[in-house]
Amino acid sequence: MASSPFSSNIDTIMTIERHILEQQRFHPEATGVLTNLLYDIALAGKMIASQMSKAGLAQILGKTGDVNVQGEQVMKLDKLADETLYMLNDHTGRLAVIASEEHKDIIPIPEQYPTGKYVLLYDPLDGSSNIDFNVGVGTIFAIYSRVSASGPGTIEDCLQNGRKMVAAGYIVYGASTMFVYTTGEGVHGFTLDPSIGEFLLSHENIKMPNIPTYYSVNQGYFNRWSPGVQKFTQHLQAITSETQSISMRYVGSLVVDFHRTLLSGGIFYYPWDISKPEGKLRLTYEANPLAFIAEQAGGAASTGFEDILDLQPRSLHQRTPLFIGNTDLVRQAEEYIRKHG
Ligand code: P6P
Repeated sequence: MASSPFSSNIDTIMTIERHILEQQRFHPEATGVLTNLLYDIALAGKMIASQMSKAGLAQILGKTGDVNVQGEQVMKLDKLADETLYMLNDHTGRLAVIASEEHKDIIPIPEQYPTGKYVLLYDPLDGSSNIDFNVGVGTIFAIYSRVSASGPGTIEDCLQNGRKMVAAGYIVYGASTMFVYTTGEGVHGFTLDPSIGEFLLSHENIKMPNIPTYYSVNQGYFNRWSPGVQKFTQHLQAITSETQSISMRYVGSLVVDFHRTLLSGGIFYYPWDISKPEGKLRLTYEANPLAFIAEQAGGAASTGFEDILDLQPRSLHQRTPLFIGNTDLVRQAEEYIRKHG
């Protein structure tokens, strides 16, 4: 390869745009639309991160006074993140339809704009009940190719089996802002450099470490769990030996708890319980995208009975139990549930 006539190391700086373009080479049929869609989402992440950093000063902490389709208080930043993602995507001609955790029904593309070949589902700001305590939160997204022929997208476009996903990712707003995504060619992480306003490659081809470091679950619900989940948790607590010990970490913000599991190894789980027979987390825009990432990083994601990505979604805001992390731990959880219910 010809040596560069320039002395700087600019060509080694991998921005998210350059990385997505290089990923595109794996897909000869690619037309660049997915690349631009991922870039639009990254831009939304930068804008949300910017608002997040001054939330306490800009009177955008706290609640809007609205209650969303989930029956949860809408935080001002929830609404802002939702609007930011929508405004950056409604006019581009890349999408057939949008679905958001904050909206009961699918969000059609305004008729004055063209529709495109992709479908975007997102949770604009997951964990937002933690925002006022300065705890990390995140945006989660899933992208599919439309299955409807043309014109306005449909609910069927949004209720596709998880293995049809063409891309998935999340943006975690924590000590730093990171954009983590997969298009099926591994998992790659980018850290926002606020001084230049760019996401730069910081974690290439992330693989979940085989030795687990943490397990992550809200143990406050222990008495509501099934015997199998209780016994699995006690098994994890008993993993102390010369060679291995596993600590418990639980933030209560799905993206943060998953991000730590992805980088450190271990398992996060939000099981069903007597008060939440379907679990709490949403399938289409939380469990499915994180399951795609987990599998691409060498891990697994299960309901406790079957792989998340094998589920056929029935409704937009459908809940699911979730066990996600190291494959052997996920399979152990399934075994305890199989044996003890
Ligand atoms: P709990 C946040 O409200 C959230 O939806 C996820 O981000 C998080 O994993 C879960 O709920 C925490 O729920 O019942 O432990 O407070």
